[in-house]
Amino acid sequence: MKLKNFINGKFENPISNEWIDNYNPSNGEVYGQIPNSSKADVENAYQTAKLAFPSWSQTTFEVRSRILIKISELLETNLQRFAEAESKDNGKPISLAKAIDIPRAASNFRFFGNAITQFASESHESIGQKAINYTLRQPIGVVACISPWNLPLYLFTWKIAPAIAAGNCVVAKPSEITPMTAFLLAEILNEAGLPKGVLNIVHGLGTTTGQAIIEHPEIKAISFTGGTSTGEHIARVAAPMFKKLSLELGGKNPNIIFDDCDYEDMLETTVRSSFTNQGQICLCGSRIFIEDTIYEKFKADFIEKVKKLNVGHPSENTTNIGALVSKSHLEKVLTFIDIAKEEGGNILFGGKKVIVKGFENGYYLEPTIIEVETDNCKVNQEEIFGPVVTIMSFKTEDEVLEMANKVKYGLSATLWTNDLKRTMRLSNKLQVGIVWVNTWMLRDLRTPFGGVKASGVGREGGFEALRFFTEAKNVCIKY
Ligand code: TXE
Repeated sequence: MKLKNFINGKFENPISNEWIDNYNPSNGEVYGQIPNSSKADVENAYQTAKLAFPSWSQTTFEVRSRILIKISELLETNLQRFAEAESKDNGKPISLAKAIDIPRAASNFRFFGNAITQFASESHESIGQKAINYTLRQPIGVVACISPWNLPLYLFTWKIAPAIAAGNCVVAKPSEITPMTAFLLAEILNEAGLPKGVLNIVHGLGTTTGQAIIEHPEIKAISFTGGTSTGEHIARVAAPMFKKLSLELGGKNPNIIFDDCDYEDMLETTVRSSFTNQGQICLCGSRIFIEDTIYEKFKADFIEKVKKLNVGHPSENTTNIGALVSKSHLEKVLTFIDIAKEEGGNILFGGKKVIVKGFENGYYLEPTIIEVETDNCKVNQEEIFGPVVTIMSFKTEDEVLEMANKVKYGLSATLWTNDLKRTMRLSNKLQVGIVWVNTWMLRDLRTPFGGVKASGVGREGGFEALRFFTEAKNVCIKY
């Protein structure tokens, strides 16, 4: 199947007529092709977005809201089809795509469809100066949304929904590794009545298509989720043009477990926070620190639970862990397991490829637990982004806090404890954008989402996203 770009409400072949193979990670076979879009395709997308902007930015928020909610409903109606497509393209279990990815994509549109009706700006009365200041929150114009492969439609729509809700027109690029659901979304946009040109979807490689988008002098804002080195590159390209940037990058998140926690709840959630989506979530708790008093018990129980996870074909309902997203990603993760061995890490479980019967060329890997003696090793410092966690024990709160903060990343942290004062102390001091206490990945779309340090700049979610996708203008009236 040949996917097409979606420009000005129509499906278009790339001008160059060049194509890129799209792989099914569950069997390693090519099952489709996507446009290898060039600068000229991006320019077309930009021009139609620019044409659509004057009208879209003047559309009432009721109309915008209604269209976004309609898109959400159509995604829900097509849940099965989208979940199958996501699972095939990404390798994730279909059960996960059905329970999380697609419902969340629908929620993104519904949430921002509602949020825009409540979005307000401030006014400041300058008493004594006989003046009133008010703030206009105006859409920026044409903006870019660039998303990764791990949660394809979920993250693509997380950017697009607030961008268009706020009145912008968009040039969007999904990951070339998982383009399918973005392509399917385009059909829904027309059915929901989104005017032509408001959202344009261009497929292609990061280094060419993506590069053309970020270099475009008239695209004034970029919302990007992906690897930290790509984020750094985008920041360099965008800086001289003074573009607005929101960068959601990698993570190496601590999962800190104290002996006073609710043990069973912690154990079950820790299995999820380690291996959901094959560990390919920037929020996964890939560094597990356990208080020494329960370390041996945790180690035994954790291994026991992880042993029961089923690695298998994504379409099987019994599968807990599907295929990794690509051959090169599988190889990267395997290299980290070799590094762990060289560094003296103790592979407590997993570490090897899995051959799934009938799908021998798929990219399957065992869930892997590595015991490390020091937090200073590479596997404990660098983002692996696969089903691989490290575990080590700690003695004191100060010691674990220091280790938790001693990485270049700062996205999220999970704390397991029933001690309120300790919760408050650590939540204040952890250098991250999100702290979960006695839970993991509990999301409320109103909350600010993003990281510090090498995990990015800016916040998305709730009104933060609407603020990002608007420019604040102060108007001062003297009376
Ligand atoms: O991400 P990239 P990749 C991490 C993870 C992973 C690594 C690399 O560690 O192993 O990043 O993954 C587009 N101009 N995360 O290579 O390259 C690209 O086409 C404009 C963490 O897939 O950052 C895709 O659409 N765009 C992460 C998007 O950027 C460019 C999720 C992300 O791709 C571009 C994914 C360029 N020059 C990977 N180069 C998370 N934090 O959630 C690439 N792109």
